[in-house]
Amino acid sequence: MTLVEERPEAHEEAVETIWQDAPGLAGFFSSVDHKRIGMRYIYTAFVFFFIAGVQALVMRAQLSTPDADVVSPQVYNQLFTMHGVMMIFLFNTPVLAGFGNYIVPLQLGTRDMAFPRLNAFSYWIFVLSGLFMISSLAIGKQPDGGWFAYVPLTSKEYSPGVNMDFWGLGVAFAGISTTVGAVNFIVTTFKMRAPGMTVNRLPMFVWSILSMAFMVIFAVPAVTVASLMLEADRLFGTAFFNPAEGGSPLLYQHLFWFWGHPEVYILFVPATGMISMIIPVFARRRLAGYTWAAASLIGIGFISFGVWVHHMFATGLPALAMSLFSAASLIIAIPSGVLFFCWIATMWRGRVQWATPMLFALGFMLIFLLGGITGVMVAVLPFDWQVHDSYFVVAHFHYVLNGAVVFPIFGALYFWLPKMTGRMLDERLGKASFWTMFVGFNLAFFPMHILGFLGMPRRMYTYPAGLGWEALNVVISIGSAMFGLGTLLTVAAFVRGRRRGAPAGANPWNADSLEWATATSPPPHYNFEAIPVVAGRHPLWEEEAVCDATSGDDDATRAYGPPGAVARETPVSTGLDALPEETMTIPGETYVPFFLALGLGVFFVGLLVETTLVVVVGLVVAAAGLVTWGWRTEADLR
Ligand code: HEM
Ligand SMILES: [Cu+2]
Repeated sequence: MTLVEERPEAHEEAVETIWQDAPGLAGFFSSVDHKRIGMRYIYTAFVFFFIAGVQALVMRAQLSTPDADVVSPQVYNQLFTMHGVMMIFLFNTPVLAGFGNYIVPLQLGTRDMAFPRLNAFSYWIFVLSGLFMISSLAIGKQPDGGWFAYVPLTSKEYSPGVNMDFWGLGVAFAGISTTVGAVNFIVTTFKMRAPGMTVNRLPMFVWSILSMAFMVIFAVPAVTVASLMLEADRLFGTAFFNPAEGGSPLLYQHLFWFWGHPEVYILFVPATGMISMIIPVFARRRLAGYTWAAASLIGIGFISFGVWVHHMFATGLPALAMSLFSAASLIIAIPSGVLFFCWIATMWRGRVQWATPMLFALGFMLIFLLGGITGVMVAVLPFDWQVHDSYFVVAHFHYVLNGAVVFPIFGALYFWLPKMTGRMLDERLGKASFWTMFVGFNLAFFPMHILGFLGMPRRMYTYPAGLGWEALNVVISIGSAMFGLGTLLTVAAFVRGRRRGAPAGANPWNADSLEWATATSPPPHYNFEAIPVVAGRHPLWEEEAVCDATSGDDDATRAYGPPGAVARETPVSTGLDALPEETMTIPGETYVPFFLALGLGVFFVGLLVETTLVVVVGLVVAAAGLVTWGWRTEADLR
């Protein structure tokens, strides 16, 4: 492989046309471009975020005064259940996948994901499963058994009607998307790296997505099985969870939390990956303790599978077993602490610039510190028994899920949207948004700790006056509204940025990783005309500048240079050292992933309405989709 200074300009137009999606709706349904898919993931997830946010504000309106009558108890049950379900399944999980989709191939220096069609498929499953679940809102029959849907409450006997079926079927449906997405991230990370991007040079965000993807692969099957067994009980009268016929409700809890706890880290780990990209850029300093930080991300992935029983401390399991899980839950604080020290050490000697992404990073650190401490507290058995099912727990998990995941996501919007849209977001509105969110957040969620100690149970639609809870509840509701307003200010910063934001240029933050090495913002369809050659952990900060690879005449390197972009090809590398291995053709537009997802959607709707014909139609469409997808012609094989 040789290096060149100048790149041949001749092919420019040819390249553009070969990568261009069909215009309009046709391109919308058939695109396999990871950047389009990534953006769509982010936009779609934010729609769900705002719906779930409005639901939260309705709950807070109901709870702001004693004996309020804003919603009925039945509706309150639906609100907290769907708010939790949407935030976790339809906002946090997919929005992180969206960032992963957009950013990971760019950071690795490649032209797309390893399986572009699978990528489109996982997006369509996400949207359709989201529509599936949210249609329950449209018909006024949202799930109402809590976001973890414990049996026996959610059995047919105590939850008749379709409400909980939207949950059971929707969760299994959505799980397909997360799982295939994870496979795609893992293969992309190992096989699609630019020359020089050895494993010990992977950007932290890639490490975090890799750790997340492995957790997904091992955790999601458990919740899929739990929800499908629940549905089997509900629809077909099996008795997996019915003790009267030898089933076990505890089994349900084990299956659910075997996914449920790792899920917290499935969300948290990519968020720390974002923070680990943002802090070095604004501290103008390499990340301190890179190896320790990467090892911590992987370590968290492993330990997260050994702690699920801390959600079941009140179920009367044997004391020895519970002590082990308590200990494991304490130990997981160690890798999180290591990450924390890496960030502090990076900022310590750096000259920190307080741009909006960095403000969100700082806010995240403060909030996560408290969320982590209360996490350690509830990992201790006697303490947990005191605060179980109280507002203390609601405070704790919002500090983690809303604070330690949503703040990094907002920081990432300000950091990466300029690359994705070509325009800077409005900094003044951005800072206003941060402060409103930060103050609102703490007003909303800090008092919940105290309410928990005062005995206010979670999932209560109202409370009588005179218990000493009134003042705090007013503060919480005001804080919640303020937080909501803060998020809208970010929407304003985005809209203003798109209209008259400064052009971003290729690398507005003077950042280090390869997504900023693309010629323009947004990057061209093919990402890199020539694949970059990487000489260090922070390619754009190394003394040796990033340079362009040139195509060789063998199968392994022919896509390195501009000819690869013209042929819609990208190189495939060896797993650890990123040496050239072979060349992959990036598939063109196709409707097949959409139809396969649609078929599966019809299948789940059929189960929901318990109509065999619809089930069969769905299966036929899905099978046709699968066969078309797998069909190889002579031309393909050549
Ligand atoms: C505007 C910000 C938010 C507010 C004001 C808010 C408020 C609330 C309220 C009032 C409840 C019901 C508490 C109860 O009755 O027990 C709740 C539950 C919940 N929230 Fe949030 N929340 C917000 C953001 C989030 C985010 C970002 C997430 C996660 C990503 C989240 C996840 C949950 C979960 C999992 C539940 C538990 C649902 C259940 O008990 O089944 N929330 N939230
Ligand atoms: Cu947990």
